[in-house]
Amino acid sequence: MMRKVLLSTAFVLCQLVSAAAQDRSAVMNQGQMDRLDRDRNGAVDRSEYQAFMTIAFASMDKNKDGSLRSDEVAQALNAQQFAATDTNGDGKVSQSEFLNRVMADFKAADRSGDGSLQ
Ligand SMILES: [Ca+2]
Ligand SMILES: [Ca+2]
Ligand SMILES: [Ca+2]
Repeated sequence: MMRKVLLSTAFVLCQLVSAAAQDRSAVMNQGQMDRLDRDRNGAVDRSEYQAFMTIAFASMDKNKDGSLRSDEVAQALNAQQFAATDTNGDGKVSQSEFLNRVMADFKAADRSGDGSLQ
């Protein structure tokens, strides 16, 4: 009886571990995970992700006008992704449009719904 309980607990743990591993693989690899995880708790929470993406936005904004044109993000987004991110359709991706998009990606990747990616 005890043995059966232990086995099923181990099975559930394995499932949890593999679900957590899938969490972040949708949006980042292990190297990115290590850079984003500022407090080194093994998980990237919303504020860590947003802080990183705010810096990423600034570094992509080559001409420093506060928005991204398609040529500034050509390596990160294809034309279709750019259009989907530019929600007001003015041909530029503002910081809030960018953060809306990446935080939506974060939410989609956070399958466990606990606000962090392990
Ligand atoms: Ca963390
Ligand atoms: Ca710009
Ligand atoms: Ca726009």
